[in-house]
Amino acid sequence: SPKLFIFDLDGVITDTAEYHYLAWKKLAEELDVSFDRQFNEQLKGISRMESLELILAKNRSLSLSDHEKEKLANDKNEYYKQLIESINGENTLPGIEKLIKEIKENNIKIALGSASKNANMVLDKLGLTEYFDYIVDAAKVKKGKPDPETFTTAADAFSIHYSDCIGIEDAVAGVEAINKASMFSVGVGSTEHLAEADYVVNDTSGLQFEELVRQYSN
Ligand code: B16
Ligand code: MG
Repeated sequence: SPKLFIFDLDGVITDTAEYHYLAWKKLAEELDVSFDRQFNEQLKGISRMESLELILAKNRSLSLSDHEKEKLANDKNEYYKQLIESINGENTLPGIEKLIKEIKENNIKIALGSASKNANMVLDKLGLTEYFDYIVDAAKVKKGKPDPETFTTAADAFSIHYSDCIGIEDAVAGVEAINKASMFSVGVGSTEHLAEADYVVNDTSGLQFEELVRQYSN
């Protein structure tokens, strides 16, 4: 059976994806750059600065200094923090707390592998921090998703073999990162979108502990 579960945060544990979307949309409007949900899909799992670069690339006439980019990324983060101000345990996605408890009861370790620098704050607001044996510090990861570093960092913290890990992700870049780490990848979303995942569920309520272990063992 697996020795470590590594959870993505945004889109798996809670739907902060919506707040990231709204915060980027506000910034894009200020910059007069077109922005919609379809484009936003590309930003899932990607770091703040990389997301900004993708948005700025839509308007080639905008050439900004590093300092200006830092300011814009910071503005987006302030909008985001305002939006997540009032989240609480009710914002944990369906089935997640049950799954986490079952993993614990089976003495399997749990780590968080999020690209978000706000991850600690979000987990705290959801009341889930106590369940996590390790939280990857996004600020220390050199190569973000789709590079496997986020996931291998979590396994390395326990010296657990990558093949003994299950990673759960909602983003294409995240699934790619798990696969590159040679871990078992679970995708949350459409099979079409997450075709590369070893196992896909439509939404988080489909994440059943026994089934995940069975799929992993096959
Ligand atoms: P922050 P995840 C990712 O979280 C989000 O999916 C992505 O949209 C966001 O840009 C990234 O975190 C960085 O977040 O601006 O809070 O540092 O899906 O890896 O949990
Ligand atoms: Mg995600």
